Amino acid sequence: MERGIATSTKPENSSAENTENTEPTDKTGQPPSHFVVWLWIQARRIVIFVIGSTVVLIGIAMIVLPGPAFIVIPLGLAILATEFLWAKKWLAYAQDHLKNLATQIAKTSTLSPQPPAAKQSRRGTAPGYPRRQPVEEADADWSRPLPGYAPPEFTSPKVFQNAGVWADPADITQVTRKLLTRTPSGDIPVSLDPHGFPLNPLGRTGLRGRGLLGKWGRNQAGDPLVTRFDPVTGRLQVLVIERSDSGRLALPGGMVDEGEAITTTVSRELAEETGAHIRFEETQILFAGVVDDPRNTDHAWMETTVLHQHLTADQSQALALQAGDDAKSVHWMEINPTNLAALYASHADFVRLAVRKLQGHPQLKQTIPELIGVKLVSSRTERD
Ligand code: RP5
Repeated sequence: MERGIATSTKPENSSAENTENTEPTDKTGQPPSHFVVWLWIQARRIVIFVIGSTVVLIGIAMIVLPGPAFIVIPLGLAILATEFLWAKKWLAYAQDHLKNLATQIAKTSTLSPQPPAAKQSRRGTAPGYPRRQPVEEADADWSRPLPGYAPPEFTSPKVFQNAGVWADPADITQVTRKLLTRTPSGDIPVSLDPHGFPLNPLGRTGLRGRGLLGKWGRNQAGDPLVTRFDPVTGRLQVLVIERSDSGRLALPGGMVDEGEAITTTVSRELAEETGAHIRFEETQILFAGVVDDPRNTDHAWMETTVLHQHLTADQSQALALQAGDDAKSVHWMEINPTNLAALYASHADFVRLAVRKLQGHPQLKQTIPELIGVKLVSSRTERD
């Protein structure tokens, strides 16, 4: 009989699955009146609703603020699901989708491994390059029709002369390899235009042809990113060269030779351009993908793999720095926003990734804002 009373007092709309076993009793052990049971159930529902919704709201805030949104939101929904059927459905949905959402947000953060913009690809120039057709950022996406788009074509005579050496044949139909681009989830085929030319993943550049780049599609480079704390000031520095083509400061990287392992390219380029000998076999990849290089065109672009090593004071002082190859000079450049802004191509993005990796290093005395505001202090080794 008591069970019958309790069951009959359950509100019609309640979806609770466990309220039947949690009915209250009064001090004498007798079941309470219908009204008390009803009141108790309602109070419980209100408390669960308030706690669960608060946790969900905190989780939603964590989508943009630091925090594990994909754990906290389901936790809030799980609390709500103890009392509400609709929350159970949302919990199932959230478990499927929130992890993907968190991954997407991580990919588009300011320190994303993908360069955020293609300023140098659309505005940059290099020896022999004609003026690019101006392209607004909003018009860069290939999927957006741009009826007036008829950019000039330029391929350096050097590229034609080296067809079959380090350059592709002029005729794209003779290129038999797969035209790929690197993304955080691996190499994927690039889109082709109606004539079979690969389309730059960074979008329109205002220039057709290959410019100074030998390959149709991606031109693969490797970059050593070497950091240290200045032995005198303790400030964080990165090893850079002054490029002989543009005079811009850059990481001492270069092109991957046919069949060469990336670790070999990175060691070799570092040695050729700076005189420093460092092995990278055990080094994790800091970045791999498209570079916003001023030589990029609609159909030929730079991609790189960046390997980062942080040296101790002794290791860095043992390096016999000597600029060579296409480096005019080699520098330990202090990392700060002014210096970063002057770096070639996407190299500032790569240095920011390295700084993030070094956060928490016991010798890192500077805060991130300090790394963004100090003037250049560099030791310099000129070539000849
Ligand atoms: C950049 O161009 C790469 O990040 C790499 O540093 C460099 C390779 O080109 P070269 O220095 O060989 O001209 O896009």
